[in-house]
Amino acid sequence: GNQLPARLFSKQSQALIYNYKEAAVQRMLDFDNVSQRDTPSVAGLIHPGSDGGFYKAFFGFKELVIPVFNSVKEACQACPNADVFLNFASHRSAFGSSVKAIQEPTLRTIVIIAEGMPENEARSLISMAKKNGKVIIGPATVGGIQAGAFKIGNTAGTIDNILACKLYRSGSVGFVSKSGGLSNEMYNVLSRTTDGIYEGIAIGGDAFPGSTLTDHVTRFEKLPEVKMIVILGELGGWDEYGVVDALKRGEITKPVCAWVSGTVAKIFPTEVQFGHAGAKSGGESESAEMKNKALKEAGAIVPQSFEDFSNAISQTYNKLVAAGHVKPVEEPTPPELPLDFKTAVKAGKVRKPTSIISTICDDRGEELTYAGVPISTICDEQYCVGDVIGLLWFKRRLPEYASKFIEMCLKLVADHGPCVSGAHNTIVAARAGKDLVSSLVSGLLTIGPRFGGAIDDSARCFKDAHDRKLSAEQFVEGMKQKGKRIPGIGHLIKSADDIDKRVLLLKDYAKKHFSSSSYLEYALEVEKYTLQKANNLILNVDGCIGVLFLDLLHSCGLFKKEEIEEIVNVGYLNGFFIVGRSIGLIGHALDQKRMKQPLYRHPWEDVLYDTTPADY
Ligand code: Q5B
Repeated sequence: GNQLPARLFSKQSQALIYNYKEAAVQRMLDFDNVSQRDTPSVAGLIHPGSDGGFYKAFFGFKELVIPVFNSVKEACQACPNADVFLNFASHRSAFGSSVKAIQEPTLRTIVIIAEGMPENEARSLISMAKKNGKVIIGPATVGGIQAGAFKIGNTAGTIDNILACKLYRSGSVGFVSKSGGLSNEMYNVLSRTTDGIYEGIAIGGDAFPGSTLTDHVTRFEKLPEVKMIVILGELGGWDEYGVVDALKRGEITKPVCAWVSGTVAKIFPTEVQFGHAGAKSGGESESAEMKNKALKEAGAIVPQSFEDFSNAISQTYNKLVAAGHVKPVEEPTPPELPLDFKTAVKAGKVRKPTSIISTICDDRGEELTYAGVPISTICDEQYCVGDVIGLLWFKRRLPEYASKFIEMCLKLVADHGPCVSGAHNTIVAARAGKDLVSSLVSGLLTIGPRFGGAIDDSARCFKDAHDRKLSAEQFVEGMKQKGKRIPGIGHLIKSADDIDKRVLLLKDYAKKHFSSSSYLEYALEVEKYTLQKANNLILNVDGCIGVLFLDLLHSCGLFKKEEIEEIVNVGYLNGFFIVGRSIGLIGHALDQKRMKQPLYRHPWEDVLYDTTPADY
């Protein structure tokens, strides 16, 4: 004796989904779309232990923002319209979460998907649900569906299956099954043999289902839209006898087509456990034969075999149509559901211009590659950092002397003490309590035309003057007339009397390894001229790297003229100072943190205050 309400779902029903599965959420919303629901059937998601937030899914063409809650209570308070609780928790935690759901006044139907829930837990949930007037579907179920109105989770599978079985609109069959898998097959059979289902429920295969075949058959009897009832039972248990009794008592007046599967069990000599926990061949009365026989005797239409089941259903349905009990349904055209982008791409059905082009690195395959060279090769063949820069910046393997020259530049510019602009800023930022990245970029942001970032401009200017065959005097005076300083010339502390050793080392290396040094020679001519003006107007470290790179690019034989122009115009070369000096700046930041240096404040006495009062 059970008092389940006849109507569990409607086109307005909404669910809260516990431990949500992304695919199930999207499938529910896709069903909503083809069923032309106005509101989404998913009201909220519950992700215990989360910070809440929102989850995005598609509702037709539009994206829907679904709130995520971290407790059942919170979700129920925020979504009082949701009366279905769809519990995707594992068998370990499904009991606790279902108890919470049963206690919530706004929830009516609790669907438990988990397989393997201990029987004592299932029984205790059933008794709690009865006391609280709640309906449980499951455990170990895929759920159920009211055609064209509301679908639980993954019931009826993919959207293609839903369309094929016309589950987007209401039919007149009430279907109940123990098995979720077979119910999909039956939706298909019913769509071909009848006008389709009004509602289909899989009660789950456990020995103690929260609601029984009999419960749902009794509900179907009360629903006016349901004109015939189809039952797919299973060997094991006595649930089908509940239907038998109800038929015998005359409580079920609508035609019932039934089949209890598992007739094959009789060929096994001993008790056999089939897929479901409740599907044991057990005693005689639990056998499929006995149950089929009893159902038939009680007045159900029971075929000879499962293969005949569809004929029995079709004949029953046709009789109802002939008697005028079923009116042919108007076939709506379900709105077309857009293909998910990933699916469409996979199927080769769409093309879309890419937003980004990348030509240096590929991380998609089994192994990361830099300009086509796998990282294992880079390690096995002991590529140096200069080689890696060659691959990622210049997109080619540079000759050894060139890669070593790059490394030499990085090493020589790695640091130049705490007083230079970059290091100073990094130190001040680190002492203000900033993190490593902030301290580093605070220093990096000072790199520019006056400090460290004059390499590209010096390469541009010296290239132009050299290629136009200007004399040193023409070049220097020409720049002066334009009111411009020559990038790469001059230093605040180094001079002809206190030479910059870095510049010396670079020049020596180039003389030894480069086959041409025409740009360096030109720059040294310019230096000779500027040194006549002041002895700190030396070819500085930026200028030296700039002109030596021009010599390297022109003499290594790997770059076309246009490529060299491009390298200089795009501005690759400041990158050497940026990468190299990052090493030192990180060192300065760590140094300050290691010494726990306090907040820096510049001393007053080091500032000339010359403030003129404003007119007011
Ligand atoms: N005059 C570097 O100036 C400095 C002239 C010039 C023609 C020039 C200056 C400059 C170009 C930018 C450049 C990279 C600001 C430097 C680096 C990394 C570092 C840093 C470190 C590290 C120095 C005095 C007279 C004036 C000026 C004339 C000066 N520079 N004429 N072309 N380039 N260079 N930057 O000494 O007639 O009296 O009006 O802007 O290449 O950043 O260690 O510190 O590793 O961290 O302050 O090495 O040269 O010169 O302004 O007193 O000028 O010389 O027109 O002539 P100074 P000022 P006049 S390497």
